[in-house]
Amino acid sequence: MMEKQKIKEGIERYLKVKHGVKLKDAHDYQIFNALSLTVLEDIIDNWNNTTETYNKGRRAYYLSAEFLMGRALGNNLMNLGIYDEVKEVLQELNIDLNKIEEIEEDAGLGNGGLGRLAACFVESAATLNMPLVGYGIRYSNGLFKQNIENGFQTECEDTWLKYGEAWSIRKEDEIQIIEYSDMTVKAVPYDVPIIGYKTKNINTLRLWQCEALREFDFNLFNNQQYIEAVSARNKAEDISRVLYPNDTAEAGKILRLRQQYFFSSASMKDIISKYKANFGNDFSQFAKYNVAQLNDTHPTISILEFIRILVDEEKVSFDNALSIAKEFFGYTNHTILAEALEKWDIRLIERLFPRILQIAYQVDYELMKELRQKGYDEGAIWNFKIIANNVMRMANLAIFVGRAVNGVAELHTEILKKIELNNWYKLYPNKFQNKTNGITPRRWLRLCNSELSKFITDLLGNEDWVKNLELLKGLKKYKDDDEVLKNLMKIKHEKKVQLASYIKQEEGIEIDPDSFFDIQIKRLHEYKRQLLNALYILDLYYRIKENPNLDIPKTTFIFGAKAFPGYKRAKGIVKFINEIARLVDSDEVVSKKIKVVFVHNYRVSYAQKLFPGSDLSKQISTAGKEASGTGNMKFMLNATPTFGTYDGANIEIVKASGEENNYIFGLRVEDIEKIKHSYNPKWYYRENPSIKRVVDALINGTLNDGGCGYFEDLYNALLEERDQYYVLADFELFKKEEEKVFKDYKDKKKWAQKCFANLCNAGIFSSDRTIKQYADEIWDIKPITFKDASI
Ligand code: 26W
Repeated sequence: MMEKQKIKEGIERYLKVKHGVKLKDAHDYQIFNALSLTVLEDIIDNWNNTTETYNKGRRAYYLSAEFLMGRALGNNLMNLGIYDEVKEVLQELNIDLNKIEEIEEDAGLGNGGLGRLAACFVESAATLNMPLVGYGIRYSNGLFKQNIENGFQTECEDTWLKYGEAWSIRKEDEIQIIEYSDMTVKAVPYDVPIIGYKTKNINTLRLWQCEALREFDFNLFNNQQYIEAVSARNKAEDISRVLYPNDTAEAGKILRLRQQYFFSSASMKDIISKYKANFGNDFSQFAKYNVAQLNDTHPTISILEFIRILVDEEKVSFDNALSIAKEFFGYTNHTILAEALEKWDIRLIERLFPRILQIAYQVDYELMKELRQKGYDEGAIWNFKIIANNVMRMANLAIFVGRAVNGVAELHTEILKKIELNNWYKLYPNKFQNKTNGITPRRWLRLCNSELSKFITDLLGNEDWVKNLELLKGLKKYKDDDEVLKNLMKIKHEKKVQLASYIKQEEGIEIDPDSFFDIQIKRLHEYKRQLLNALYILDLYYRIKENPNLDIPKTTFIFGAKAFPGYKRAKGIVKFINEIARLVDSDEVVSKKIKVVFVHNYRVSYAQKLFPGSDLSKQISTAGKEASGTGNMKFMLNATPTFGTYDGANIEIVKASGEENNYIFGLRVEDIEKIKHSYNPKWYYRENPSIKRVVDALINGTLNDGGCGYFEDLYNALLEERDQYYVLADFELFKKEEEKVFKDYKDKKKWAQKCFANLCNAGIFSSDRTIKQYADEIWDIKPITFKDASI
C-alpha cells in the first residue's frame, strides 16, 4: 500500500523532472502523467519479480492484433487498492481525481468485442496470478475518432499518444529485427503493466512498435533529397501506424499482411529467445513451457514463422518443428461471417516472405498426407487444404496445427461443429471446445458503477464478489425485499442522471433521466441490425403521430457505434438513425414521448458510462451471426434486462437469469435454416402496412440523405438484395416484444425484480471463469506468485 506522503512527493517529483513545472502551474495532463509515473515506479519491483517467476515455469501467450484497453489510471488505482488514498491526496492539493481520470485518452487499439475481450482476459489472468503474457501491436493511432456532421459519420486520426503515454516502458534492449524480402525493420517492445485486483503479481502486455533501422539516410539528406532521406523511416513506421488499414487496394493489403507478420515474427523471436535463455537449446522441451493462443486468425502467420525459425535458425527438423508447433498453438474463432475468415493471396506472401510460403506448402503437404492416409478422397481434401485457389486460408492453418479450436459461446461452438467447420470437426472431434466469453467485473462493475458496487458489498458484507463473481448469487435472498429493490432502482436512476449529464456535455443534447433508456451500443454492422431498431423507432414515430396518447413510457433510444470507414452501408445506417432523431425532434407531439440520440465516438470510456445508465440492453443480431457478444454481459452485470434474439451469449444470459426476466424474440437459427431459400422480404413489405410505411420513408423524401444514395442503398438491401439479415422477417416480432417491455415497465416492482435477477445471475460471465477454463482445458497453466525477497 502506498503512503499518502509518498504519492504526494512522487507527483511533485515527476512534475518537476518530466514537465519542469510546479504543482500550482501544472496542467491536468501533466498531473495525470506524474501520478501515473508515481504509481508505475511503485510497482516496478513487483512487476520484475513477477516476470522473473513466470520466466521459470510454464507460460501462456495471448497473441492478438487488438487490445482495446481503454483508460488505465482509474482501473490501476482501484486494482492496487489505492484509489481512495490517491483521491484524498489530490483533494488535499485541490485537484479532482475524476477530472484527472477524464483527461486520459483511451488506448483504443482495437475495434470491438475481440479487442475488448483480449483486454478483459489479460486483466483476469493478472488477477488470478496466471502466467499469461499478451502480445500485440502498439499502433501509434488507434481506431479512428468518429464525429457526426449533419448526421453523417466523419473520421479523423486518433492521437492517443499526444501527451506521451505514461503506462508503458520502452525496452530498448529487447528489440527484435524483422525481415521482409524488401525491407528490414526494428520491432521495439513497449511493456504495459497489467495490474490485477488486489494481487502483487503484475502481468505484462508487450506491444511492438515498428521503427526503421536508421532514422534517415545521411547521404541522401546531404544531397538535399529530404523526402527520400526519410522515406525508409516512414515506410517502417507505417507498419504500426494504424489498426486495420483500408485494404480495398493492393497497397493496403500488403500493409496489413506486413503488420500481421511484424507482430507475429517479433513475438515468436521473443518467446524463442527467452526459452533459450532459460532452458537452453533443446527444443524437445519447448512445448512443456510454452503455449500460445491465436486470437482469431490475425496472428496465425506466427505458426509458419515459428516453424521457420526452428528449422532455419535452430536446425530443428521440419517434422519436429511441426509437432512442437502442434503442441504450442491454440486457436479461437470469433466469427462465422465469411468476410472475416482471412485468406491471403499467395503472391503477396511470396513477395513479402517467400520462405514462409515454402513452409506453408510443407505444412499443407503434411495435412494432405494425413487425410489420404485416413482415406479422404481428393475432392474432400480440397476443402481442408491450407493453400488452394491461390490463397492461403488462415483458419485452415490454425485448425490443422492448433492443439485446440474454440468458439466463444455455446451456440457459436455448435454452429462451428455442425456447419461451418463440420469437416474439421469430423476429422478432429477432440480439438473442438467451447469457451463462453466473459468480462472483467473490475472495470465493468466495480470501477464504472461504484454506487451499485457499494450496494452489493453492503448486502453481502464484504467485497469478495469482485474476485469471485458467483457470490452475487448470495443476493438472491433479497429478491422480494422492497427496500433492496427500491435502492437498486434509486442507483439506476442516479447512474441515468450521470449519463444524461455526460451526454449533455459531450453531445450538447438534453435527455430526460426519468425516461426509459433503451440502449444499443456496439460496432455498426448489418448483422447486428441497428437498422431493425431504427425502423422500429420510425414506426413508433408514425404511431405516436396517429395516436398522441399511445400508451408507452417516455423513452430515450440511445445508439453508439462506429462504422468501418469503407463500409458504406453501415455509414448509411448511421445517417438514417440521425435523420430519425431529427424527425422526432422536429415534431412537437412525438418529441414529448420519445427521443433518439446517437452518441459520437463510442469507445471503452463512453461505454463505462452507458452500461450503468441503462434500462434495456438491445442485442438483436440475426440468429446465428453474433458469435457471442460481450456488451450483453456488461448490461446484465449492471442489472439491465436483455432485449434480444436467440443468438450468441444471449441464450446463456437468459438461461442464467430466466426468460421471464428478459425479452427474447425473433427467428431462431433453425427457423432461418428453414426459410432461407424461400424468404421473400417483398411479401412482408406488401402485406404489412407498417413495414411498407417505414421502408418507403427511405425513398419518398420523408428522410433525406442529401442525395448521396445511402437511403436508396438501404432500401435496395431490404427489398432488392433479399434482406440478407432478415430485418423485415423479425420486424413484427420485435414490435410485439417491445410492447411487452413497455407494459412490464409499468409495474415498478416487477421491473426492479427483473433487473435484480440479472445482477444476481451474472456471475458466470466473469472473464475470471473464462480464463480459468482456458487455463485448465487448453493451456494447462497454474497460478503462481513470486516469493517476496523480504519474507
Ligand atoms: C481483419 C478482419 C476483421 C477483424 C476484426 C474482421 C472482423 C473483426 C471483428 C471486429 C472481430 C470481432 O470483434 N468479433 C467479435 O468477437 C467478440 C469476442 O469473441 C464476440 O463477442 C463478438 O460476437 C464478435 O463479433
